[in-house]
Amino acid sequence: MPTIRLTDLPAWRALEARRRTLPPRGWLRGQFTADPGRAERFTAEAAGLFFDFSKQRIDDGILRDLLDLAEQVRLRDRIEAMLRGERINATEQRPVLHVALRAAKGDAYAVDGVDVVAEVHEVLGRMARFAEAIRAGTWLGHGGRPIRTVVNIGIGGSDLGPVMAFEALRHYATPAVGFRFVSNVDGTDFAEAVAGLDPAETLFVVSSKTFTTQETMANATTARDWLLAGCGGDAAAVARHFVAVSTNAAEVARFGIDTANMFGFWDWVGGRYSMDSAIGLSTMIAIGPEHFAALLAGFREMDLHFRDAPFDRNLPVLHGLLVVWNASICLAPTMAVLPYDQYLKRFPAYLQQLSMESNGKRVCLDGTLVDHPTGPVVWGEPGTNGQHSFYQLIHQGTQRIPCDFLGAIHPLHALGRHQSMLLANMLAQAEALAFGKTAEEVSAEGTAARLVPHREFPGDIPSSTILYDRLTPATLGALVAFYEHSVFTQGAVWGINSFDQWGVELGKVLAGRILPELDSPSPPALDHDASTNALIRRIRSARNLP
Ligand code: G6Q
Repeated sequence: MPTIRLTDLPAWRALEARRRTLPPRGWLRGQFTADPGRAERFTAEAAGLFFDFSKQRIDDGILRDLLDLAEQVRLRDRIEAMLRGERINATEQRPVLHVALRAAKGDAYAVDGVDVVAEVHEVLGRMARFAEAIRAGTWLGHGGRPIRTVVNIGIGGSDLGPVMAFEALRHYATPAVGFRFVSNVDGTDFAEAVAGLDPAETLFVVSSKTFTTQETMANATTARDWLLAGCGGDAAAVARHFVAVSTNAAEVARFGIDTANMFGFWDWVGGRYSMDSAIGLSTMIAIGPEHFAALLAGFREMDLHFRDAPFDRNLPVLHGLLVVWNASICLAPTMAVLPYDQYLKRFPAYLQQLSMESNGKRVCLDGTLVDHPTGPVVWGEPGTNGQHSFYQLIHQGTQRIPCDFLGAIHPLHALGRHQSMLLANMLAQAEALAFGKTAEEVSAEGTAARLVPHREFPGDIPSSTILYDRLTPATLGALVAFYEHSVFTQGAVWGINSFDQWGVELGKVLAGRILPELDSPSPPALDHDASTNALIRRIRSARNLP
């Protein structure tokens, strides 16, 4: 039986018809005037997050069609398949069970009949003992001194999560230990990260699921050389200054790290879904096991909400459906994530990977090409800074850019009126985007006629506002799980595999061919395109190579 195309589903067709009837201007103003209950009705709350989506370009009919769409693509079945540990990552034949990383003891998640929750808690226990030893200064370096700086070496999913979490939760971090992160193969990254550090007091956490990633292995090798140079060349120092986080014990041992100092995870954890696995070791050392447990509890609370809440009150489902509406039906190619919380400054970069690596796909699960846009470009910076730079384009440019505003009601640093000023800006931006300013309003302010078009704001730019009480480890866990499950919802609607990343794999092999061509002492036989050949020759010649 031929598969029914998403674009042929009744709900999809209904949504397209509704989009065609939306006027280009003034619609949200009209909706808010005609429907006083809208602001209350288009909200939902769970796990400490209050989600206001009333400024999205939707009405009851559009929302009903979006919820029908979720039914028609059998979203509930997809969620249950994931939670049952089915191999829903079909192209890699893997289960997708990051929810098990935050399961409570006694929760039931299994892969091939093996209780993975017990394994998760065993690793968490080892991480906690290790983290406490570093924090308490009882884990000693080779020269007998405590560790004062932890350097995480990893890239992609093995870096963006740890960096984001450290920045987000640095308010809770121990001052006894410093944290640095190395990801790029550009030697500058390593050189700057270790600048001023004493090898005798430095611990490297080599974080790599595969332990074969070129950049990470290059940085880890350079780190080992740097350590040994600083410790009189005694190879025994590696055991006190290197630990590994990986699924690949054989490669960890081959690198020279004792597997007793390895913290494992599993192939059912995707890199971009791994910040709450052992990949979070640096996070746990920074904030301590108790705060890490609170982070996991926040994740779990959102997981249970996603699993149990009806779709019309389910935050990740609603958010995911709105992304589908904006990206695929209203054809908005990008979306901005704008945290009004300086501690979340790396959150947009984290979400960029989570979303774009997951849903940057053009092929359906059945191998056919999609016939609608899928994952939007995700980008953003913290407010209020962004207001003084790129918001101009959101307000008055030619593209409609849906925005997520994120903000804490209470600050972690209560300084004068700063928090009120911050929140006032956030609310004012969302208001201005939604309602704009008409030519009549601009004229009524006495603006010269020739300036009116320049000072008019079209409005009808959709946004959601996500409010939370204050940024705690639990809030962060809930926020990340909220976006993880939104991304899942989007992928389920689009019928794509959100859990593979062949585009990333391509990058991992391509450079391998050119590397020796750049360095070989004799002229290489180049058979790339003419441009690549010429660039390689130019670099070689500038390096005085034949
Ligand atoms: C994430 C991706 C990718 C991955 C990195 C690092 O989902 O697969 O970003 O995390 O390429 O891979 P390793 O952890 O194997 O070094």
